[in-house]
Amino acid sequence: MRYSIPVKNRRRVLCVFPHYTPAFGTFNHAYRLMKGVRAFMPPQGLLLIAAYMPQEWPVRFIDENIRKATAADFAWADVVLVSGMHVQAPQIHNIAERAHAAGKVVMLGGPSVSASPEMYPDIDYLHIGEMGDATDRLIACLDESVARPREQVRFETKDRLPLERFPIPAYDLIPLKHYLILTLQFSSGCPYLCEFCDIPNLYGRQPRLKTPTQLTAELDAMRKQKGHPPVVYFVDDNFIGNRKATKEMLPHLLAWQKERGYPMNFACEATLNIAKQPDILALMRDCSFLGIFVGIETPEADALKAMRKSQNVSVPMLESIKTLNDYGLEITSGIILGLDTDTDDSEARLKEFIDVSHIPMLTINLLQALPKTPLWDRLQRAGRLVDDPTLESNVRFLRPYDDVVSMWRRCIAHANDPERLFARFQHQVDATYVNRMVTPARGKLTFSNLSSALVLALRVVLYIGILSDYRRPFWRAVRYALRRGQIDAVLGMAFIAYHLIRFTREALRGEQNASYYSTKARKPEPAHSPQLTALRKPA
Ligand code: B12
Ligand code: SF4
Repeated sequence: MRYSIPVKNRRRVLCVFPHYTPAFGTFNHAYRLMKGVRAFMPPQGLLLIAAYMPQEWPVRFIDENIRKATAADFAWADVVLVSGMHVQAPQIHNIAERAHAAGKVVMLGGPSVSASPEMYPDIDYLHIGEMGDATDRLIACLDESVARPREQVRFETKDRLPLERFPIPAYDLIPLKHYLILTLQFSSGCPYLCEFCDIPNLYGRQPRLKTPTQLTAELDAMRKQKGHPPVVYFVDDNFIGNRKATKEMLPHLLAWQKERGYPMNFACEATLNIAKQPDILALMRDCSFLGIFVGIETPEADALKAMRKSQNVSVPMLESIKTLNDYGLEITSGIILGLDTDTDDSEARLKEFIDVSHIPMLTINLLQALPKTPLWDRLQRAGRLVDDPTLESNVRFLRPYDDVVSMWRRCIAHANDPERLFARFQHQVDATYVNRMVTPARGKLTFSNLSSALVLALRVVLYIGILSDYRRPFWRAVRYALRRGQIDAVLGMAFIAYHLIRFTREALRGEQNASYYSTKARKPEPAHSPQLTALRKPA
């Protein structure tokens, strides 16, 4: 479906998605292990906007994670559309600069500008909020003129387009084979009000939904492209934002999988209280969901209450983790350090939690206050927001800044120490992987999947099994997994570990950011504590 209101003029639309800043969660180091992979996930938001452009308007889509937009691309365009998160702000400004140098008008939408329009004085048109009346006005305005306006113009969505009227994102405009995983959106919004999170403000508290038919049509659209990855990530902030709807949707997904011989595996993000939904978990297992990102944030119950995330403590945490593992779901956990509730014991508690939960991958970040959050308002009132680009966070922590950053370093070093990391993966073999559905091979037996797996296996053996300094714990975990027939798991753990270990070593050398929400420029720092040296060797 394309936008149906008639337009008078023909406009050439260039969509440019900015490069990601490397982070624990972008897996950028591990791309070299995969055949043809150059980027993490297709950007849903801008792909939707591309699909929403009038039928008569040619659209070119460039994800700068795959290739840079060239002078010829900008010369071709009448208008340049950009999207992105706060962490991508420098790249957004850079795209605007190149477009302006080519004399083209620039429009920016997406989560960053929607929360902080004041960050973008250099952009001609700002689109604030989700797709809706503002998008229609933007199109009408472009139809009138593609000259740069004298002053910045802002369009703000008041009426959101219902998700069931969303077009199929323009997957046909991007080479899906270059992505690690595919993306799919079922819902938008989250009913909770965690203090640090801007989702309720940006996307609303009442989750809005697509129909199951839309989802399966999108999956079919992605499957049309040869060489697409066989994994799909639900980008919903909370997969169980509306539990009833999720429960009703999953049987459709299951029917789709069955009809096609299970061509896909799935992953999603959800609140930990999904552990209280055995019906949903059983359906997820049947549909072949393998992974789930959970914002655990901290193992400390008082801290969770203080950040208004009590939903994480409604069932004892370790019990919930075990329940998810019992359904074959490997957990990835977000963790925040630098909370007001942190004490001298927090570091030890977190390390203990990492060890006993056996969660292999944790994205451990420093607290950063995002605009449009209750946290931002509280810290602003208390005069605790800092705007110092040399710091890792915009929060004035209650504990000394250096202590907090050192704690972060010690925690990531602990979590991603190769011995511990592979031991946790090894634990997952019996705790999680053996509990997964054994799906028929038919749907995934494609030349592309087989050759990708072969290339990955060869490169894993070379880069990790032979060349790395952590090959011992690696082979130990591999032998264990293979004895239980978990070949896929071996490749998965190798892939993740390769990125985590390399990224951690960079971070400990001071080359990476501790919050990933901020846009602090990185430069190596010489000061290291001696106990971290072991992790700082290049892979
Ligand atoms: C999937 C996801 C990721 C993925 C990939 C993102 C991608 N390919 O786009 C990965 C894992 C890489 C990721 C990483 C991070 N993410 Co993220 N991510 C998401 C998530 C869950 C879904 C994104 C999505 O597809 N949404 C669905 C689409 C349809 O929504 P949308 O992009 O907003 O688009 C709509 C409108 O904004 C608008 N629109 C969008 N673009 C444009 C452009 C134009 C021209 C127009 C007119 C309109 C328009 O139209 C769309 C339809 O309504 C969002 C949460 C969310 N609800 O969006 C967080 C979110 C975007 N991520 C966030 C953050 C903070 C991060 C990290 C910094 C986390 C971390 N600590 O490491 C990292 C940074 C990555 C990096 N280093 O660069 C924040 C961003 C905050 C902000 N306001 O900028 C969000 C909002 C979640 C949150 N509150 O914590 N993320
Ligand atoms: S549950 Fe997740 S998405 Fe919802 S408000 Fe809390 S942190 Fe944000």
